[in-house]
Formats: sequence, structure tokens, C-alpha cells
Amino acid sequence: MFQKREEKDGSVLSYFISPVPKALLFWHNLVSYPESFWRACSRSFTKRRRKVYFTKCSERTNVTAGWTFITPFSSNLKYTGFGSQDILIISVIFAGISSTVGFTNLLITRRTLAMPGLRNRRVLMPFISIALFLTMRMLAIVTPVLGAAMIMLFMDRHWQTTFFEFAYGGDTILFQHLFWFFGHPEVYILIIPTFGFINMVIPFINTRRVASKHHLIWAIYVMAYMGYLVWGHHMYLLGLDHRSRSLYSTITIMISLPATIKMVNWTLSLLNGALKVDILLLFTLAYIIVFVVGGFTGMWLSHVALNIAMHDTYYVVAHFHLMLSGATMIGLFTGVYYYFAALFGVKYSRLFAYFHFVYYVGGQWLTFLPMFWLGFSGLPRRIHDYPVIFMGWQGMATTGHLITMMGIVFFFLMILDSHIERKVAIYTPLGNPRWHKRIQYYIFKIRYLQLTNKKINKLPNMKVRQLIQSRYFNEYEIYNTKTS
Ligand SMILES: [Cu+2]
Repeated sequence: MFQKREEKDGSVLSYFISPVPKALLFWHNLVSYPESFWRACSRSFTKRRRKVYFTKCSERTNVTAGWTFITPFSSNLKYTGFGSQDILIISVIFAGISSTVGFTNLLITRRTLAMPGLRNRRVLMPFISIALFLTMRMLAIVTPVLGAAMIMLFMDRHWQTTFFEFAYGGDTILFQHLFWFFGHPEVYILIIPTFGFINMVIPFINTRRVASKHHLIWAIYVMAYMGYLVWGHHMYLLGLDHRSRSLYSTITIMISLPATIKMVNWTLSLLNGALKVDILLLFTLAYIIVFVVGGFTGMWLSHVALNIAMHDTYYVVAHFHLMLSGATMIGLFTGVYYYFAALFGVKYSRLFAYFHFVYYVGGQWLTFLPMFWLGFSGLPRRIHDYPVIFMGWQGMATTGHLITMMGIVFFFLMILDSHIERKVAIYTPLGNPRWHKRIQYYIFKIRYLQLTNKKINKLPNMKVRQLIQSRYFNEYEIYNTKTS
């Protein structure tokens, strides 16, 4: 339409020859045809437009397999040519080697250098150590599976094996089983350390022990071990038989039990304490709320019948990112604020930490709540365009993401500002509650000795005084204020 009208008024030649700057000619077009504003911005030249078209299409053939390496596309060079897919596979193998070196180091250190008699679930270990140890063991189980799957994929592409090639006796969906056997425990590997952080932070902000810490430890163990049995809930629609699907669905729903135990314990711990109103408390509350919302939306997805309706919609994206970029990141930030004095030697800047909290958490809600509605409306995921009817919610989600990014900027500004103002860290929470208790005990003991010595010194008889002092105190604990 744009082209036709331009030809009709005969301005095509003058467009190329005239000394008038092209920008001004654009202006003429914009004034004449206001409805073609965005066209003038993005499609000013037909050639350029064609180039963009080809670029996008060629990129899309390279990434057809997606980040989950969907197999007929990722395992055969005729779908994804030599290039980005191979780089992706090799980099995943390298990352696997890297994490293998990491967890091997830590697990062997723990096994060989721990003090005699240390057991995993004994309460004197800090929660964060228990959580990290558990994630190391999970990594040790699932990383080799992913590495093997990646090597099989690479061999299918370049060395004529047919692990995933149906025509030659391979199994196309075997890869998805291997991938999600890694993929589901992986999200638990990401979030279990934040359980450890929150378990550590709640007694600190609350000046009260966390409720039933054995159940909290038990809950993360159960979540970790059950997490190996539910990978099929990512594959409800690829042709699993219904018995398997109900099994995966049931176990997935069962995982909500330990998760609920954790939430209830944390909420009950917060009820009866003397709360320190601080950034840590804000982050902890946000963590609990975001985790609960993300978990409940996950319960919907775990159900087979509902999942058929919601599979590959924005609903899944919203649930998943509310758990990861929402709950996990908020938990990590909680850990950073908790250990800030130990990490940097100064206290964090409260003002910027508050801005960080408000922008990050607010941005997360603004991003992912609209995505739930978009998913209910049936908008599929992994698209680069959408019907204009969804523009309102999409705009809200985009705004939310920008606000989240401002939150990240405030996080770095917080680190900068706390180093500029250099406030003295009065306490250094090193993560061991017994440390605080022992300091408190010494303070109490010294004060007690001072007061009792003062009373004893008031006694008139020197011999009685000395008798009592020698009976109840050792030589270092006697404070003589009188000499006679
Ligand atoms: Cu999963």
C-alpha cells in the first residue's frame, strides 16, 4: 500500500535524485500517510527488508532444536547445519566437565578432610552446608547423564551413529528422557542452596530458632530424591502411555508435601519471634510468597489434563521463571545480604538495598503475572510475534522486565555505595549460630562475675569474703574492689 501510493504521486524519482535529505522526505510520507509510521521506521528500504527476512529465517533454521535440543532437529545435520548447534553441544560438555571437577573437589574434601564423626544430617552442620552438600551429590548423579546424552548427540551428527534416529532402530524420544532426567533435578540443584540460605537467615532476623529444623533438613532430602522420579512431567504430550503419565503426575504432586512443610515451618518460625525489620526480612518474606505462588502454579501444571491445555504456553514460562528468576534469585540475594559483611567487610547500603528490593521484586511480579493471563488465553511460548490483542499484557511484562533490570542496576549500585560510605559492620554473621551464642554467653558470664564480686566485696569481714571467693571462683574470676 505504501509503495503503490508513492508511485501514484510520482515521487519515487525525486526520492533518489533530489538534494533534499531523505529524512525530510520521510517526513513528507509520514504526514501524508500517518498510518504507515511504523512501516517508515522499519521498512524504509525494500532491499533492507528482504535482508532482514533472510537473516531471521536462516537463524531460525539453526535454532529449530531450541534450548532443549529437540532430537530429530538437533541430532541430524540436515535440520541444523554444522555450526551453532555443534558449538552448543560442545559447550554443554565443557560445562559438564567443569561442574564435575567442582563437585568432585568439594565432595572429596568433605569426605576426607571433615572432622571425625561428622555426619550429614547432624544438626551442628549449618543449613547451607547441608544444602550445598546435597546439591553436589545431585550434580554427581545427573551431570554424567547429560554429558552422555550430549556425546551421543554429537556422534549422531558427525560419526554416523543412530542412537536417536528412528529409521535405523534408534529412539527419538530417548534423548528427551535423558535430558529431562538431568533437567528436573537441575532446577532443584539451583533452588536447594537458597533453602539453605533462608533456613540460616530466618533464625537470624527472628532471634528465635527455626521451627523443627530436622523436618526442614528431611524436607530438602525428600525433595532431592523424589526429584529424580518426575522427569516425565516435561513430556506429557509426546506419547507416553497414560499409566506413566499418572505416575509422574502423582509423584510430582507428592513433592509439594515437603515443600509445604518448609513453607509452614518458615511461616511458623516468623510468627513467634522478635522480628528485626530489615532488608533481610523483606527478602525472606518475598521469597516465601514468590515460592508459594510459583509452587501453586506448578501444581496446576503437574496435573496431566490441565497440562495438555497449558503445555507450551506462556503459563509454563511464567511458572518456571517465577521459581527461578523470582524465588531462586531472591533467595540468592538474601544470602548475599546475610553474608555481606563477611564478604566485603562493610555493612550494605540500606537505601540502595531497599531500592534493589522494591525494583527487583516488583519487576518480577509485573513481568510474570501478565504472563499467566497470556498463558490462560492460549498464547504459545517460543514465538517472536503475537496477535495485537495481547499487546497490553505483553507491554506490562516488558515494563516489568525493564524494572527488574533497574533492580539489578540498584544491586550493583548498592555494592558501590556500601564501599563508598564504609559503614562499620557491627556483626559478621559467619553462618554459625553457635558463634553468636558463645559470645553472648561470655558477655553474660563477665557481667555475672562483676555483679557477684561487687556484692561479695560489700561484706564487712575480709576472711568471709576470701572464703566465699575461693569457694566459688577461681583466681582469675575474683575482682577485688576493696583492699582491706
Ligand atoms: Cu520438572
